[in-house]
Amino acid sequence: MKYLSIGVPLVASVLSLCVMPAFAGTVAGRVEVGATPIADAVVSIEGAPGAITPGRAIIDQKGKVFVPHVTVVPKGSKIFLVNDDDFLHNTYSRSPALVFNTNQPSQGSRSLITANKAGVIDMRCHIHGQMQAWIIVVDSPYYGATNSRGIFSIRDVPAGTYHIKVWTERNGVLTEVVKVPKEGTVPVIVKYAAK
Ligand SMILES: [Cu+2]
Repeated sequence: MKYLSIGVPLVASVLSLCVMPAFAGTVAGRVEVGATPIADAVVSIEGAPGAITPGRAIIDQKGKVFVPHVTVVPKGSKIFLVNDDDFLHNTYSRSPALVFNTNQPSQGSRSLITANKAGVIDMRCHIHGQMQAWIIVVDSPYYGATNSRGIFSIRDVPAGTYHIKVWTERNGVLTEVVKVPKEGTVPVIVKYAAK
């Protein structure tokens, strides 16, 4: 166990288990707090060689909720913010990774933002205080997010020793070391201590 202090104090460990024959250079595993799997945790492999290909994402404003709640994109990606409600919304962020403020007056209104800087964007709506979403911008071509069972899989990572970085909404960020084999899968369990 290690004590990490990144944002909030955490007790966390990454346990490398065994190597199973599977896809070459795959980092796969689970993110948990205590024994509970964490959905929508963002996992990235930092420092591995490879070109980042910017992508596109859409975040809807629907029923006074941002959908999806968590979005992960590589640096340089474009994100469309779309109003699906028939009334005024706003989107803004004061996060250092991207500052913006735009109104979405009516159904079908859309705004385009470009996430050029890695980091965490805390997006909100000035009209509806309860509306909130996260955009995680990663500086890596190798990233993923956990499903409802807390499971992630990142394929085609070049062999080497890197940092694996995990972000979760309620438990903060942790970084650990992962050794990616020349072939096969390295299973990883990222474990946050229960608070
Ligand atoms: Cu709103």
